[in-house]
Amino acid sequence: MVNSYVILICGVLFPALVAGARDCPNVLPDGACAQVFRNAGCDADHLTMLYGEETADLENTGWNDEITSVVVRDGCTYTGYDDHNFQGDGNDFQGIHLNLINDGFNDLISSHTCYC
Ligand SMILES: [Ca+2]
Repeated sequence: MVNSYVILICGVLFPALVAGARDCPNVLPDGACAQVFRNAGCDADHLTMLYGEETADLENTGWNDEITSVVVRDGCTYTGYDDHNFQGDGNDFQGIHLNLINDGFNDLISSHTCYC
């Protein structure tokens, strides 16, 4: 009986997790250095960063301490800082990061840059 519940729960939850992972774009729009997303698995709304873009303070953008997943164009590096004006701990990201919890950086980024 217990095993039936485990199988049922896994069947319900696991496809949702996989679907979330599939939602991360493999191709970014022209001119985009990176896209950052409010939720894990590139869910919810996103912010597109252009080549060489810098934002010293995310406070007024509605994105302060909100970024949870990131997609960075090949050959580019997205750097997030946990304080404004590129201060505090900084973390470089390349490729796809489905959940910044895994990087110890979820809902922390207050300023960021993206360079190629
Ligand atoms: Ca912060």
